[in-house]
Amino acid sequence: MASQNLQSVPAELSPEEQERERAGQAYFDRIIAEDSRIEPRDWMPEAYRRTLLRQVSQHAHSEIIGMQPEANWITRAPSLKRKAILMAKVQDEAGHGLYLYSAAETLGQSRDKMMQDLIDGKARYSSIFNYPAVSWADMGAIGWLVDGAAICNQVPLCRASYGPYGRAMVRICKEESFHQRQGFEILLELSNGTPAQKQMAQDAVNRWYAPALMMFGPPDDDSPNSKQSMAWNIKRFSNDELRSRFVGMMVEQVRVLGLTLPDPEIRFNEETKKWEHGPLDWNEFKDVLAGKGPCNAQRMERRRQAHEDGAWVREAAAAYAAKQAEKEHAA
Ligand code: FAQ
Repeated sequence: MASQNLQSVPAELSPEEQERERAGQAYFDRIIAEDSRIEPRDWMPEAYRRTLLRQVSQHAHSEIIGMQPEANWITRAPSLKRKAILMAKVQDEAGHGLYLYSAAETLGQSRDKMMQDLIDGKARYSSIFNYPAVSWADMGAIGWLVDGAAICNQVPLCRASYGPYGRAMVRICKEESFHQRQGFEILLELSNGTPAQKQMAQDAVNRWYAPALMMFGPPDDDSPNSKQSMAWNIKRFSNDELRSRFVGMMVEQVRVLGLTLPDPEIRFNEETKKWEHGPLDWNEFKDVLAGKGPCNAQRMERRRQAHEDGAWVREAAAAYAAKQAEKEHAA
């Protein structure tokens, strides 16, 4: 494994610097081989730092953009209790974004720059948040399927080799479990309601099933980052492996809901001992990533507007911090 991490030491460095690079690489290789943790001040290969920054900042952006489809339903939730629960969930997503931006900042990039990259359309966020939430039942399907997929993908990330990311994921996963339960419960109640309510729940599951499966990323053969990320103990399982595990989880749970998954080709392969699903429309996935999904423009427009609307808060916080620093300096 260590040999995959080797980088050549740049010749333009002084002999002392070259020595430091070699020692840093040897330390990094040992930590990875021991399945231990890299911390912010440790030496790390530039490509490892960039890969993490990409994944963690994308993850943070997903949490922030991911607030939108559900926030849109807070005022329309069917009872005070449902409003309170949904509001708490959306606030949790904001918190996840903040832990993740903090973890990404330890890799040497400011939160302002990350946010600017998102606003300028230079950074990605999860494909799933470019789909519309058209009925109350979609709150159930998002909680059950989207948070369910997020948990399946993120529990292994609690063991990611980069300390700040892994530690952030522990708390995030605990909160995601609550989110999934609340989604499941919304669907269960609708499924046990009138025939029209049950149909609403089924329609929502039909809408969110395939996009949720695509959250795990492209098929392994088409996933340029997986191999190296797995060699570095960032990702622990491939995209297809996690997708298959997720299908297996959902097959069990959908029975309890009294609903069905819109995929007649789901089966357990006795030979490989893996769950298999029907074909997914990867052209649709590529379109969504290229900004051509049903809600990409709307999501970005809202984020830009929220950023502009929040300018006075950032200015006030900066002015307050400057005043405090001045006071401390004077004391
Ligand atoms: N959407 O080589 P791979 C949540 C990109 S949080 C958009 O396989 P990698 C909680 C990928 O970036 C959901 N882009 O890449 C919640 C790469 O492009 P790049 C977010 C995607 O990184 C619930 C290219 O395709 N979760 O739901 C997607 O090894 C409810 C090639 O792909 C995370 O971010 C996609 N689905 O694997 C919040 C988890 N998939 O960057 C609110 C952490 C792939 O080279 C409400 N991230 N791409 O230009 C990961 O586990 C990984 O980054 C993957 C992608 C698995 C997403």
